[in-house]
Amino acid sequence: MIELYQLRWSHYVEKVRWALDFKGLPWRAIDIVAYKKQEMSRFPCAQTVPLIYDASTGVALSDSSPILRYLDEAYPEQPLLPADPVAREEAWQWMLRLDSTLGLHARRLGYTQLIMECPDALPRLFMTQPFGGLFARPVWRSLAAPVLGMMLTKRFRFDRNRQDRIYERLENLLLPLAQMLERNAYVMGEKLSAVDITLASLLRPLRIVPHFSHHPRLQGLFVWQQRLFRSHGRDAAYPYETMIEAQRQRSGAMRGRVSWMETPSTTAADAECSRAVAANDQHSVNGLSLFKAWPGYLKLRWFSGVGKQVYSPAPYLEA
Ligand SMILES: N[C@@H](CCC(=O)N[C@@H](CS)C(=O)NCC(=O)O)C(=O)O
Repeated sequence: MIELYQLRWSHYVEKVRWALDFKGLPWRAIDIVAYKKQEMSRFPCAQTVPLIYDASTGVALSDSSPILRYLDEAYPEQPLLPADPVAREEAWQWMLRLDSTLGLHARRLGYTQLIMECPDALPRLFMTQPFGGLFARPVWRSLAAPVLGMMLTKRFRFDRNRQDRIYERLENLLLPLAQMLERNAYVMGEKLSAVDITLASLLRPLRIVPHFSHHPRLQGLFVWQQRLFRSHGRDAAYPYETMIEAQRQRSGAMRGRVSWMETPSTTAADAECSRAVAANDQHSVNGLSLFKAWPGYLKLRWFSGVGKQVYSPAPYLEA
């Protein structure tokens, strides 16, 4: 039995759940409390989720792509990576690149969208366990939401989305991928690989970011993702998707107009460098830095430069 330490809604965790299911391995999930992580502190590896502990080999490992590679090496049935060494390295580089770009940027913009439109969703994700779930209940969660919003803004620098050109860089990454997947069923080769699992999983937060979910030239990419989710029994919608959807239906509006974007974008594409490990973008937060985060949080919530537009469901959902 493999133990998977998780935050349920994490797109990096979904990569590993999908790989475990694809390989038909027995596993069980252990939900962690994000700001303590006591459940996994006994393991001598980076304290991020996903983290697995394989009782049959004694291996404890974090970081989704190394976990997928470990699973493929330890359990070669239903391979996730190509056997040919050159193709294998190419797949590995794809995975690290997607982890270091799409995974980080989509997380940033997904949380940003929740803060702008539906901050009450944050306590419902992060605070279901402490104090018997008190802060996930109505009224209490309206008190907890700004504190969590500030914490996350500080940790992931959402207030710098514009300066860091996150929307532009993601668009540059996704447009060619969308074009490629109009011609091919998979990113590499003729069957599902760890690269497809990585791309489809890490794309999920962008389903709540209208600039991407409603982008006319990205519909094919979301249709591709939807097809994979259906044929591999992945969740149709995560709780944060359902929560923001309900909020949009109530208000009839969504925040989708990125005022500073140029069409076509003139931002240069990120350089494609060869990597040994995936990058991450977490910054530490302490009491003082949290206190200093409130102007950034308020700006993000009310004056982010991402304007309101009339709510409509994403076109790919009707495809
Ligand atoms: N490159 C890592 C990224 C893992 C990561 O950043 N996980 C987040 C959840 S999405 C985490 O552990 N967050 C806890 C924290 O920020 O302390 C991977 O592929 O697993």
